[in-house]
Amino acid sequence: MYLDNLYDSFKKISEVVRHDSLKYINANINKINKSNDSVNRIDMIAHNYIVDSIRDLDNIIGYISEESDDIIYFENKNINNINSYILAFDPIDGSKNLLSNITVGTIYCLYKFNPNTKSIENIIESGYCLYGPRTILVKTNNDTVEHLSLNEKYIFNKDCNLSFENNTEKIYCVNESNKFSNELNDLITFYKTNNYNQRWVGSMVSDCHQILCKGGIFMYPNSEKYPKGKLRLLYEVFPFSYIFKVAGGIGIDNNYNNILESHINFKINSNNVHKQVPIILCSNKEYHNLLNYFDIRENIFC
Ligand code: FDP
Repeated sequence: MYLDNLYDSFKKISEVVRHDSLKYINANINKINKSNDSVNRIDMIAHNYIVDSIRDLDNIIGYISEESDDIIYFENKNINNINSYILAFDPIDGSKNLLSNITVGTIYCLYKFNPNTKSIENIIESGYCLYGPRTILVKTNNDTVEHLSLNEKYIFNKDCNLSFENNTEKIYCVNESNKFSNELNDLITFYKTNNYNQRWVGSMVSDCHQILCKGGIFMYPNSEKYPKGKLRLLYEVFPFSYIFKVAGGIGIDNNYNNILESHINFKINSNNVHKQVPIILCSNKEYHNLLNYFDIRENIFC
């Protein structure tokens, strides 16, 4: 499936983020979305660009956006079980950072979808566009993760593939101002005492991009403030877990299990479109470090 129209919509969003008046794009439009965030004009501008870009793609029968209450189906589409897809996306991830001119991005995930059972059958492609010092598109392409940057001719030019193979930096990325369980506090102490460096931007796209480029571990676990986790399953957690998997890493849930294993046949309904879950994303090497750490911890406490 060609998503060139979608990538073109990222160019338009990048243009607006860079050049439109800050007052205009950051204006609150008196709307609260299903995640209880107030919606700014830029969120809706980005949402509309993306929806328009996929509307005419035959097999994409609908979409899920952070800014729509429910799954939306396009009218007049030929819905058949064999060839139906939906796109889930967060138009502007980390939008609270925009006022301070800190990098934000768009996250997307293309799902093979069964319209009869309303369930996800597979992930076809996922990626994100970063609107930072450069506009960067990172996307899966079968078994590679491609890193492209927008050049002066307004073309996404491929720079390299991203893989955890050579990424050795020890970074842990978590918002430590949240209150976690003792188990998680101990894990964070483990990173501190083993010379990991803490980095926290506060936009998932930027934080995860950093881990993909350098190595380490990203966590948004459940906490006192977010007992069920904060990040949204369908347009933040699954897409990043898929990107990490293709790059040689993993996304894990609360019980340290592979979170992608729950995506097959995940049934979408009005109550779980914006489901929030705890998530840890890291390289396979960091995952083994984490499991070793828990083995040792268990032996000490048993
Ligand atoms: P934001 O609230 O700015 O929309 O999508 C949610 C998200 O950003 C993520 O991008 C980011 O990782 C996280 O929330 C930041 O949460 P904190 O408020 O805990 O920093």
